[in-house]
Amino acid sequence: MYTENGRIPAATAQISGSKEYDTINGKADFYDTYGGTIVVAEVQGIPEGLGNGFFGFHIHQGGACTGNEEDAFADTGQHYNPQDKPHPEHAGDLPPLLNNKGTAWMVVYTDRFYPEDVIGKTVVIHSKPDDFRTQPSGDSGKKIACGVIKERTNR
Ligand SMILES: [Cu+2]
Repeated sequence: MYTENGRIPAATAQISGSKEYDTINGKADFYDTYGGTIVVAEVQGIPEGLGNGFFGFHIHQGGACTGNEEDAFADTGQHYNPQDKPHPEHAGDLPPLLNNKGTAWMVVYTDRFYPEDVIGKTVVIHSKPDDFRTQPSGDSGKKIACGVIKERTNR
């Protein structure tokens, strides 16, 4: 497991797939870093049928991985966007995940938020790549996996 200079992440989200994509599991760690956050995402069990492509990955403002028949994670709401900017300038916009036969691993630095800003919000994985143009969320398709971002208290 990757650790940022041996430190423990300030926040973590355990990621699970929706009922339709229940093999997906993983986590996202948020490390407090000078000027922002290092996000480390590890995801396994992405079903073969979805292909070895890119999957939209964002922080959404809602605080629960619940939804309805049509949208399993509808309650995650819109992208985390405290400054009311267009996509892909939302604070919660991140690079898509790259799927490698079911596994994705990514590390990215962002200065758009600190870990404490996103505690209680959600990370969402989508079925399609983010096109970084279409409003409001990059035409990234269905929400296939989700995790609530929780503070790590054992620091
Ligand atoms: Cu999203």
